[in-house]
Amino acid sequence: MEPVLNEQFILGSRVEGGLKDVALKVLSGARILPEEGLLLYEKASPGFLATLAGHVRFRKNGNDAYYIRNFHIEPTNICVNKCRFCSYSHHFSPKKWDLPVEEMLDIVRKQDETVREVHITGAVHPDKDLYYYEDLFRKIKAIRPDIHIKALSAVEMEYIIRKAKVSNEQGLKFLQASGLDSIPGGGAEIFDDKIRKEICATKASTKSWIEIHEAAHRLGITSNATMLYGHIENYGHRIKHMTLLRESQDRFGGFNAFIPLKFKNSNNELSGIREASVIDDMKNYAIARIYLDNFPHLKSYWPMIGKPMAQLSLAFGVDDMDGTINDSTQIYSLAGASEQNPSFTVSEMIKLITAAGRKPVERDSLYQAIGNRQ
Ligand code: V47
Ligand code: SF4
Repeated sequence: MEPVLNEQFILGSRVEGGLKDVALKVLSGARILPEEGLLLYEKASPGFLATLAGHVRFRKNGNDAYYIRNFHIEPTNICVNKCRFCSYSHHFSPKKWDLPVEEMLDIVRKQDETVREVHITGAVHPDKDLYYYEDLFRKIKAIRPDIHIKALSAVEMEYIIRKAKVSNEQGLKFLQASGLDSIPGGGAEIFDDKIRKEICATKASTKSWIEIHEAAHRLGITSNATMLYGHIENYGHRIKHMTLLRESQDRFGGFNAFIPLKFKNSNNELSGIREASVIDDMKNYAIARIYLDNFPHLKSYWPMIGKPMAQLSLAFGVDDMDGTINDSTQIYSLAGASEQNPSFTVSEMIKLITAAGRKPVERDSLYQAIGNRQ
């Protein structure tokens, strides 16, 4: 059902004038300004944001809520960087691994034929290079030519491309030829030099992250974008982050989904910081949906926030639940997420989406509906 939102409804509501103006702007399909985004963070109630984001979500995706049959491979957690929020790398995790290629191929062989996407991301291992991943992608495609390879965050990309002394275009083309289909959204954190210096001083800069994604978009490789929130940043930083993404999307249009990632505080150097509240999580989804008017999809990542919160996020602008995952990621369980062995069956996913009043739609990696099968 379409959210009840029209000019009269807004004008008759009790919200303050500034917020009414923003709502009328959103209703007319106009883009809101950074200061208006900030006003939403500072003044808008969760109910107001849910209604407005629901309107935008409906305009873009109707009542559909997407999911995909996917799994992750995390090749290694040995990392040249030491990001202070990270519980996954060998610096803070009780486990240390560097999977042999054969072991990763066995993970691929184990998947049933309905699984359509592998998400490959890990740490920035000092010994891995462009040729290592080229070989891995080729071997995966030899086993499953139909599988979509979404791999290597811009941070991992930057390291191996720089090491190979080639341009971003050359490096990406080389990987594309070996089977890379799209790029995940990791490594973005917060696009602000001062914050990056505090939380992830040595990893790829804002500029490099955006350059790699834009080079990919020019080659027809689509990607996602994340934002790590709820640590030392403020609302202004979040707006700046989304403004840079919105501008980039205006240039090349290659982003599929925006994925807010809630900072989890177990077992890392920022453990003293209290995690964001559920209200802040939901407001953040809604504002992202309203602000990023040129992003087709907004994803809530359930291994991070848990299934009940992901279900709730469907009322705050989210249209994408990521996928089944099949207990194949440890990034969030190591950071203290409630989902210690993240796995979703398709029937459970369908039930959860339906109970939220939305239509479950199985998708491929490029958001084409593929018809529901149980
Ligand atoms: O860049 C690391 C984040 C990201 C913590 O593209 C943390 O579909 C919270 O990018 N608390 C990697 N977050 C994961 C990622 C991703 C996830 C799901 C889907 C997609 C996609 C991409 O995980 C890192 C960092 O921002 N992260 N540690 C932590 N303690
Ligand atoms: Fe390494 Fe990524 Fe963890 Fe940073 S967030 S330490 S780059 S694995």
